[in-house]
Amino acid sequence: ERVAVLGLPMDLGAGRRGVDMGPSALRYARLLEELEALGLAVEDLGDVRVPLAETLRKRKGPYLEEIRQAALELRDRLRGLEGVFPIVLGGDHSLSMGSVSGVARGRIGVIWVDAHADFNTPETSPSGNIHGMPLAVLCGLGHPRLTEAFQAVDPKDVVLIGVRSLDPGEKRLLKEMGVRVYTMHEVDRLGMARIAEETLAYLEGLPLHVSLDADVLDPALAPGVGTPVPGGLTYREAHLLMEVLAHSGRVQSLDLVEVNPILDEKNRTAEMMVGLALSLLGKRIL
Ligand code: DIR
Ligand code: MN
Ligand code: MN
Ligand code: MN
Repeated sequence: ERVAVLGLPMDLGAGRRGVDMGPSALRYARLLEELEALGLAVEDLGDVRVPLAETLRKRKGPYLEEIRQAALELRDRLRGLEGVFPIVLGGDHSLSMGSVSGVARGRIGVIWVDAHADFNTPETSPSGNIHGMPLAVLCGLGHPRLTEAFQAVDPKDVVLIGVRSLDPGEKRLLKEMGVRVYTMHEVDRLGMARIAEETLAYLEGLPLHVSLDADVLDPALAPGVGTPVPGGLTYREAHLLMEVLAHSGRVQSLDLVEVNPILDEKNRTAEMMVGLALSLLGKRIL
């Protein structure tokens, strides 16, 4: 199997600086070398160009047009790929507007693994940060400049896993749109094995995209994130999810996002994310 790695060093959608260094941190954590050691043919396509916040005249976000442009470039780069498994390195989660719309060739199932739902609109968002909105945009909700470019999935084809921080308007929208949500409550009650199997059954027959936000992990394991929330996935819960999804053979693309090396301890968060990518791409214990 062939894998293509593409970075998007953007922090314009986040409330704190530093996730623009995520692609470097993930490469430094030996993503490419470890994928090759699995026997995969890996090509690094470099980074999509994103303006630095310092070069933009306005000093405060939400930088909607700049984020739109970067996500459009990502979308179009991915549309040009054929017969490879793309791994997109972030960067803040707003890039997933571009990754999901870029990999969707018709109907697609999206597995969004995140402490948050990223299902805000400009009306419901308390922060105004665009990285809290990409899943809503993909489902057709939000700013028209974004939805017209990136709407790509049916909300019924989305599964959220690991959620534990929702804004009030976001909760309402998730229910209205019929998004399937496995919060940490369900992770505790049902266990990750059952959640992974249910997710595969629910999205039966669809090619799958996994969007992995580093903040889904417990902050004790992955402190290098801008919006840590206590009570996250354990090491084994996260790996088990990736292993079961890998076993299905249906995952066709992956985002690794929200890694913030300046908030990290050494490079632990990127190393965790690289390990999870390896499990998703077929690394087995035995
Ligand atoms: C919050 C935080 N719900 C917001 N979202 C984050 O700003 O909309 N998403 N951090 O990753
Ligand atoms: Mn997110
Ligand atoms: Mn998050
Ligand atoms: Mn976040």
